[in-house]
Amino acid sequence: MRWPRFSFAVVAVFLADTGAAANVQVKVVDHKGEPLQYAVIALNYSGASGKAGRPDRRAMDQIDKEFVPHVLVVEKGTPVYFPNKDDIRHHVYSFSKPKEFELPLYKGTPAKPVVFDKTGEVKLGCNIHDWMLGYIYVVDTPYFAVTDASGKAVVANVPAGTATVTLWHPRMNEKSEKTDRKLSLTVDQTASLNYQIKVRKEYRVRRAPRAGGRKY
Ligand SMILES: [Cu+2]
Repeated sequence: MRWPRFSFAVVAVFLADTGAAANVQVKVVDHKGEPLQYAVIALNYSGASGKAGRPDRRAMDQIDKEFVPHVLVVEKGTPVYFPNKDDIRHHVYSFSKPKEFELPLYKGTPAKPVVFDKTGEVKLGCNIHDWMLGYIYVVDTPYFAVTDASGKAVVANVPAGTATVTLWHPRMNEKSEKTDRKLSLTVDQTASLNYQIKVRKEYRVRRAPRAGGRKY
């Protein structure tokens, strides 16, 4: 693994030399003021500075008959593997426009990754387990983060300059919410953004309750 280490060192030196990194911290709440987990914040820069090279491969696991993580953000062009860590078979699919695909009944990890080459929301399901629900959100920038249970996220080490900040959440209505913001970042600045958005109630197929298990 000599080569990846070397390229990481080059990036670190570059940032230290220019001091150009800024940070953006966000807090996202719903219409009742409750913290919203799984909101995706992305910074889009015009020009080449906002594009990474070839994105690394990523994984959307299936663990205990759930997609893990619930929301995975990837840069356009990212190959995503779907490792099944359960001892039963899953049948993963999506009918979403940015990527329609199907991984027929399998155990282990299908050899070929799925490449997500269009931006937008890809909703995942499993033919066998109706309650399984996950999302892959495809962005055209390397600068993004997902909010945690406290509704907070930090996009760290972003370039100074003007960025368009976009927000997405699996349960928001993208047509009625106007969340895009322009943000001018100076060197070493930490900007704070607060959002309050309306979200739909979560609709999920109920999972059969298990003794001592999580309830759905
Ligand atoms: Cu399944």
